[in-house]
Amino acid sequence: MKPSPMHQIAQTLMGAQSGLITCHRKPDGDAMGSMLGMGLILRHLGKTFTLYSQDGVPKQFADLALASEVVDHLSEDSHFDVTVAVDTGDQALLGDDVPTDHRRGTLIVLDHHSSSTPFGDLRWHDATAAATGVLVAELAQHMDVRLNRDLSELLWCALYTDTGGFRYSSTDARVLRLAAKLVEAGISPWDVTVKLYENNPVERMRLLGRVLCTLELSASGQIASLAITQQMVDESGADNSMMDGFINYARSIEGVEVAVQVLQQGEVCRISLRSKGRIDVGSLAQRLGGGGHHNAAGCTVEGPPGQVQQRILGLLEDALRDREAVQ
Ligand SMILES: [Mn+2]
Repeated sequence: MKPSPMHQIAQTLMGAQSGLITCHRKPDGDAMGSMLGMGLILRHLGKTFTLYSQDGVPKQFADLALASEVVDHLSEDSHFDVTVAVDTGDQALLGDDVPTDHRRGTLIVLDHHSSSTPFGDLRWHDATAAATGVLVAELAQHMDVRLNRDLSELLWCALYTDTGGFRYSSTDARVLRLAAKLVEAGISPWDVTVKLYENNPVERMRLLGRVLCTLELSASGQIASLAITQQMVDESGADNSMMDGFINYARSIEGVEVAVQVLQQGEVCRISLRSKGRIDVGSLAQRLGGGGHHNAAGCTVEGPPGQVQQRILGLLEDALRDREAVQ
């Protein structure tokens, strides 16, 4: 029988001396929790490791274990026995300094994105996992690495954020069983909540106020959109790390099936899509060169925000109409 990817990854990590651990650009809680969690696992195994995130550590994750050791740059002569990329569905989402040649060693990928472009030498992809943190936890247990308090807190961060606080449809018995284990390991859910959600910079709230004023509903009332221009961000004194979750306010409206957020970034717009479940926004984003999950996806589209917004709304209206036609 062919060894499982998890087993092969464990063997490779055991045989390595030095590791690079990294995640996708603009890291979320799952990317950060999984990356730092892999760091604790390698530390437990006595390996040397480097944690690299080109966009650094978002403020809300700055108090997590190992967060202060994350670097945002790798020197050109750095080399590793293994490189571990977590929560990354496409190699293009990795930071620019991740070595592409032999200097990276064996490239290991742990991921759960349903739409993804396979890459790496050893890939453990499980789209049924609620978070990459679930895979990191299962790897730790397979390698007899104890889920101590620090590791448990990182994994909780991964699980909690990727399931929207155990609310999304990805919330299954597997993730809840693991969550129970993390609580048994001594974490305090409220303490993590305070770290993650009760430390908002006031600039974020000022920006949120302005962004909510841009709310538009489609004629059918099923699509809600928000727009964030560079001017709004600048005038609020905020930065691009402070708008996480804004789109959920648009999706939360009664009757809305899909929420769209258009974020101006220079000449292009970063599009975020969130579905309540009837529309697969992952495949829509994929058609536009992006990716993601059934209910949460994103892509980048060229053009000014207003024009981009109209184009995306048109595509979504079509998707909703097609959906209604088959029902
Ligand atoms: Mn994830």
